[in-house]
Amino acid sequence: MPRKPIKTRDKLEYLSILDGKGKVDAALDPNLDAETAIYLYRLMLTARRLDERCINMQRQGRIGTYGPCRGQEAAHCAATICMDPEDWVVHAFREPSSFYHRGWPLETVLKFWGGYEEGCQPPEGVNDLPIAVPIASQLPHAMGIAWGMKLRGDKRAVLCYCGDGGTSEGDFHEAMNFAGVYQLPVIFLIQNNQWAISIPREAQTASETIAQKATAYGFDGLQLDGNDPLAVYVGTREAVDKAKAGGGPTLIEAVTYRLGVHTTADDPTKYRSNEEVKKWEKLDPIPRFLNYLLKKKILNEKSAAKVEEDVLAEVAGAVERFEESRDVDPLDSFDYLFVNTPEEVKQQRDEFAECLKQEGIGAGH
Ligand SMILES: Cc1ncc(C[n+]2csc(CCOP(=O)(O)OP(=O)(O)O)c2C)c(N)n1
Ligand SMILES: [Mg+2]
Repeated sequence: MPRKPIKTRDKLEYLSILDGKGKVDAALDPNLDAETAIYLYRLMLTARRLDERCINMQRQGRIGTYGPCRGQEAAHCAATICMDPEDWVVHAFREPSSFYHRGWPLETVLKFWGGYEEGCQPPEGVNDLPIAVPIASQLPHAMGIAWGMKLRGDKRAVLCYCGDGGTSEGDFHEAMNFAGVYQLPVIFLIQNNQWAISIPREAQTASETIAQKATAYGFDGLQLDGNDPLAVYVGTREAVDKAKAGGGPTLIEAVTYRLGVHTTADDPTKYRSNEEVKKWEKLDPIPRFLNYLLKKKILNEKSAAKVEEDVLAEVAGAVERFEESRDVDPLDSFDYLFVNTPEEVKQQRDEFAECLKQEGIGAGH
């Protein structure tokens, strides 16, 4: 009857490949081919420029509330490119370039934030779930898709995004438990951006890391620098390969930072300091990756400027196409909510119809 430590399968690692200035650890560099590396940079820049445009559009009343991903571009772009088209991706709400990469036109992403239900419709043949704002709701869905794959004997995998705040929800634990018991081919990618609106990471969990929660559910956890696209790429690629080989799930904690507002309805100066934001701005994934690409001569000043120009043109085109395609009436959102619309909602509808009429939007009926 001894009293002794219990050995667990605790295989917990931290991974970082690019330092804060974009200097690479040559031994860990995945040496992406130039085409893939430039594509990844382009995806990250697209998210950044779309974000900036969306904030302005929200301020101008051209879209509704918007949740930016500024600072988190590496975490979602480098993960999504590890998935094959036949795999599935289950999105949260800060991954615009993951949608873009998977085949969603950028204007469809804009439609979501513009309040059009068409923004939730995946293009034909794209194996994605749309933006889902209910936090942690993504995880049981991803686990369920992975379970289906396992039952059918498919050699496919599921990537699922969630935030640090989402890890406090029951959905997180239920999905992790089930995925562990059935060793499902799913990668839970937690974007730990340090905040869940105004709740800091320290108040979210007493665990030292989010990654270590995987241990309790019987699978591997990996914490990595989520502002380092190479670390995200290597970590996700390994997890996907393992999942497809029957090795079960992985929990990846991508340590990153939300540089911007939670949403356009939020004022972060009320709960966090400028010093903290400044510290993380120095770790911005975009200049870091650009420095790496310049040093490796994958890009030069001229070709980098061309990427920037192309991205701006793509985003501008998407905004134009979005605004031209407002062929649905925003009032529809009232019409399909209730079988018998309550009086109060009818009044709100009338008020909204009046606003639209003044702005010259929609059919205004
Ligand atoms: C189930 C649920 N509860 C509350 C909310 C309101 N809400 C929206 S985002 C958010 C914080 C989410 O934090 P985190 O998971 O860290 O994601 P982040 O916003 O930082 O990307 C909350 C509480 C929600 N959308 N869904
Ligand atoms: Mg968060």
